[in-house]
Amino acid sequence: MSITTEKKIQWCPGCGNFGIYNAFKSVLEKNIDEGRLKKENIVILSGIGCYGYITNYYDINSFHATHGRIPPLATGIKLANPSLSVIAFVGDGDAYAEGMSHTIHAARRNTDIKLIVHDNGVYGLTTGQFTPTSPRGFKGRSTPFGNVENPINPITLMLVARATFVARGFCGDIKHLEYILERAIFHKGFSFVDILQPCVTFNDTYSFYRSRVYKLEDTDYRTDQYEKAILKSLEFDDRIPIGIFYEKEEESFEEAIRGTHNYFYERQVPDISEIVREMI
Ligand SMILES: Cc1ncc(C[n+]2csc(CCOP(=O)(O)OP(=O)(O)O)c2C)c(N)n1
Ligand code: SF4
Ligand SMILES: [Mg+2]
Repeated sequence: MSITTEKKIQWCPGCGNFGIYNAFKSVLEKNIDEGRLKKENIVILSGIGCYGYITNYYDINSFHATHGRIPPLATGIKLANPSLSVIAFVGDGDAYAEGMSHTIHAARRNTDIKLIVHDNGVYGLTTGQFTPTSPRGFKGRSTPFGNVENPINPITLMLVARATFVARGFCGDIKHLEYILERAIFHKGFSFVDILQPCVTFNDTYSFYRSRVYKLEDTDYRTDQYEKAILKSLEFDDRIPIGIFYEKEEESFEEAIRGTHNYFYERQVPDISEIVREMI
């Protein structure tokens, strides 16, 4: 079954978003065809940015919402209907600048949503300003003399925030990205995938990443060792690991809420005013 729309794709030719688009399309089509996912039970979201167009290109229930505010919206959808697979696309500007606190709180709550970050190290849509993952020295529209700020390390950050699935992909390796996205989608709890995504117009990092990335799966690395995952996440220089850094199954936010607030869930069509009156 094809899950794509007829809409003309508007990204620049060669944009790294194409790799993410193709990998996600393959994963969804395969799992829908093989009966592991139901199309009607999937909701995808995106915020404002070049990457945000992605929801237009899939024929899936979708929200194109506010820049920086995707995790709360995704959380609300999952809380209201826990049977849905809620998959959120976000940009690096979106997730790590304006929306940074939402990203951290969704991770620490173990909200059962999937956060897929198109990390191109730049504000693409607004034409090339630096983001929290732009390297020092990056020259762009707002940093003509070079960025003087230290970049964040999203993998370390998410591990410390207690995300229960933490991975890094590279859009130049679509097969490997498919493997990561599939594992992320079927993980119960908060899945975080940072995808190295060159922006050929404002931050072309293809050759930089191609010469450095290597797969954790090709080494004897294990994904169940928290402290070692933190140490591994610090490696980002001549060699850049891609793959799953850490995965662990724990009670999700929605399960915890259901456990403590079952009172609300038992009512099929809750009359909120009646419930509030009873509580006070
Ligand atoms: C609430 C809000 N804040 C800021 C903006 C302006 N804005 C639009 S796109 C964008 C940057 C997008 O960068 P990123 O999230 O990295 O996505 P990319 O364009 O690189 O894919 C910003 C700051 C906005 N539209 N809404
Ligand atoms: S500006 Fe960059 S991120 Fe945006 S579509 Fe073009 S190449 Fe892609
Ligand atoms: Mg960006």
